[in-house]
Amino acid sequence: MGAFKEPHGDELKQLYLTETAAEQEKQRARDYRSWDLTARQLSDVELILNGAFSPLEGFLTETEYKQVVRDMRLPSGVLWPIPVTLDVSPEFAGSTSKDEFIALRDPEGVLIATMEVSDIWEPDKAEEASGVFGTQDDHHPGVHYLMHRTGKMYLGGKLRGVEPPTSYAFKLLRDSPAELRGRFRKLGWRKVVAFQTRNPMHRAHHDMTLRAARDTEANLLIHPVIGMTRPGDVDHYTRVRCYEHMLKYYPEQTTALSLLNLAMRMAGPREALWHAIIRKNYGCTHFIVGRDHAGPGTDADGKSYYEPYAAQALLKEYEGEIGVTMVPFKEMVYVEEKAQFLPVDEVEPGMQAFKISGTELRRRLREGLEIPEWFSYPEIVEELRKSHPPRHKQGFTVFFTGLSGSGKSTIANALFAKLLELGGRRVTMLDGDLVRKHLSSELGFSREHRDINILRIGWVASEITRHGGIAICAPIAPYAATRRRVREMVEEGGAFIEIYVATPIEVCEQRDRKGLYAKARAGVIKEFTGISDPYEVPANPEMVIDTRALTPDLAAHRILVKLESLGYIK
Ligand code: PPS
Repeated sequence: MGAFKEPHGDELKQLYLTETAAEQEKQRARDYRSWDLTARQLSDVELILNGAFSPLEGFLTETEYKQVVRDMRLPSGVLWPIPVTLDVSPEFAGSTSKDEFIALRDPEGVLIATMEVSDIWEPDKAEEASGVFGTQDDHHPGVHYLMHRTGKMYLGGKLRGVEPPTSYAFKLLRDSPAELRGRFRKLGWRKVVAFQTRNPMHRAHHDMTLRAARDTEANLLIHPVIGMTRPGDVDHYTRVRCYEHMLKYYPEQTTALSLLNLAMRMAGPREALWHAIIRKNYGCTHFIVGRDHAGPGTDADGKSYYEPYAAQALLKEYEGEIGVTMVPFKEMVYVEEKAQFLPVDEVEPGMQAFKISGTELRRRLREGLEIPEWFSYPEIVEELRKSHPPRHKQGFTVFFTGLSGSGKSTIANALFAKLLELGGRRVTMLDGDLVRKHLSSELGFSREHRDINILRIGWVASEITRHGGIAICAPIAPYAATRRRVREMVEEGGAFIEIYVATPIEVCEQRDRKGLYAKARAGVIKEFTGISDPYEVPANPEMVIDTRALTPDLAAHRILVKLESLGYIK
């Protein structure tokens, strides 16, 4: 085993220009067209520029991409299992030409790098999904991202680094491969075993990583991912505070913590291989692979996308070639009789083994239930409790949808008053008319304008929800796809309860409290929902209310009961 491992492809790329060259590049870039990097692209650019993705020198070209998707190799023959591509809109691609330089900027407009565009192509996303993820199932978060969030066109080309992406938090814990290699050299760490994680660490992880270090006689690098992970994961700020607590439980001078701004793809086996290659670039010699490494959970039928040890099998096949030794682990469970953790296959028959899954832990946090001493350390549990208050202290959004005059606003107002009567919570009302007055006064009723209006409501509601408040929304929101986007935004920070106020059009028209239906029939108001514009009935709302059978007061009461039964109010 070499003292300091050579990087993947033999040369550690460092693509930042020198200060003077960067200044000149900045001047030139004023005339370049700019592409604003998405969060994922920003992570990718950072890791290309600092050499974590060595031997890549930019975003993959079309030939490289095809070979990576098909054979996990670059044309040079070097193993590379995950496509790292710059996806853009057809408009941007259409106005870009080959050999042109473009400016890659962060969301604030800061120039991070320039790229010499060598390839522009439309990828076959279905083929990419099958090759990389082994499935085209839309439920898979990586496939979903590829199909719905990734631009239609890809650009390939080499990068020149102008300025590292800015980061404000945990600066001292972020290292480039060169910095980490330097640290290992200084400390005389010749063998380093890396532990990759996107979750908080508990006693089982502590035990496993200690065993790994002991068995390989190596030092330990805790190397958590702080870029995009699976939607719903614990936010990285909370996690890093947990890792810092965890560090105190390792023998002194044996273990280091460093953060990796990697955007995960959740590609299971292929991703495990990629993780090992990246760690090699950071100077690690060994890499821990546990159960279902980088797996995205289960599909709609509750079936795992990858065999639990498929990642270990793939890494076993290639560890010789990449020169990183895998340290495989079976799932660790707690054996009470022995008061210790054991790999599940070492538990003797008749002994009782305990474990708490991530989902179960979240449930216990949500419901304020006990988390046993054997499972975690007190500081870590406390940290998690702070960021996961029980359900009745979490924010949520009640989103009414239905035709004009269906009774949405009246029920929403009744619910608003009842929640305030209960007290103890902050409630914001985002009624359709109110929003159109204060937030969307310039908008009309075309599909485009209605979408902008609803997404504005969704954004405000998601912020309120994220900060623990209650948002009540009552727009018409006629389009299912837009409602789904609002749901996704809100659910990042709390619950979304969709209530379809199912008053039939005839009843709304008969009531015609604002006289709008008459005007719509007369053609005075155009694009009127239900008359001359569509309304897509919600397929799976949390509740349906028929105002012919219920008074607004009773309807609001029923919603309150529902919220209580779900645990959102006490
Ligand atoms: S949307 O589609 O969700 O953006 O609509 P919303 O913001 O809820 O606004 C609906 C209110 O605007 C009045 N109004 C119309 N509604 C539907 N179609 C057309 N063309 C239209 N023009 C004006 C109407 O009063 C709606 O209020 P509610 O409270 O729903 O009756």
